[in-house]
Amino acid sequence: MADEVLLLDFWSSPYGMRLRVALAEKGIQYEYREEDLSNKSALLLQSNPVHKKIPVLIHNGKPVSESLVALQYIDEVWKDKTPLLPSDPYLRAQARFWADFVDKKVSELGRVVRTTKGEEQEAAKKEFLESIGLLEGELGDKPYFGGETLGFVDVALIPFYSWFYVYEKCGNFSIEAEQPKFYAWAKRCMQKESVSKSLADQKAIYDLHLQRMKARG
Ligand code: GSH
Repeated sequence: MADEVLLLDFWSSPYGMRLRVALAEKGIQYEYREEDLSNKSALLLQSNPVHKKIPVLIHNGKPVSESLVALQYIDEVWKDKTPLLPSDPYLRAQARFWADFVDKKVSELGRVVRTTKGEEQEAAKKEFLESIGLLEGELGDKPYFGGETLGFVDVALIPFYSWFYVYEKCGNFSIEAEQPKFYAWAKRCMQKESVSKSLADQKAIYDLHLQRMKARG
């Protein structure tokens, strides 16, 4: 039986982009279904009853929620094609550590940079750049976090590139000027079709951000 793969997603979601990149890297055919997050579908509510969030990957009728969990699921199910996690258990643990760091630091601090002002924003900006610095240290001289090929941490992190412009405009700083090596890594990832075709346009995300901030008042 052919696999039925459905992705419940929303175009600007960095979490959804992770799954889009992974599915593209592995060459998996799937149906993409855009959710209206202000009027969530019955399928989304039923598939992710705990968090009620996208993305949800539905594989042969079985839902998998939380992007990092779904990313590992994709890697395990389609393990013969372009593995994302290394085979060594210690290196796997390290990759999971840094992917978790992306959620706890890059994603969270990016949110604070784009939604606050003044001292709170300055502190978040400083910590955001420090976190990027730590990631640069982990990258070292490798082309990708996965080594010579895109790996788990690359896929977990690169979607935030779509949000860089928002962070930079809101925080009035340049990630490229502050962290050129990290920026070069992002550009390298963007040269891959699996990434460039899966990521949302930076300016479109900035427009969405402005609309959301306006709606908030
Ligand atoms: N930790 C979750 C993951 O990694 O999948 C985060 C998912 C998430 O925050 N999704 C947002 C969402 O569905 C869109 S980017 N928001 C709708 C809501 O909170 O009602």
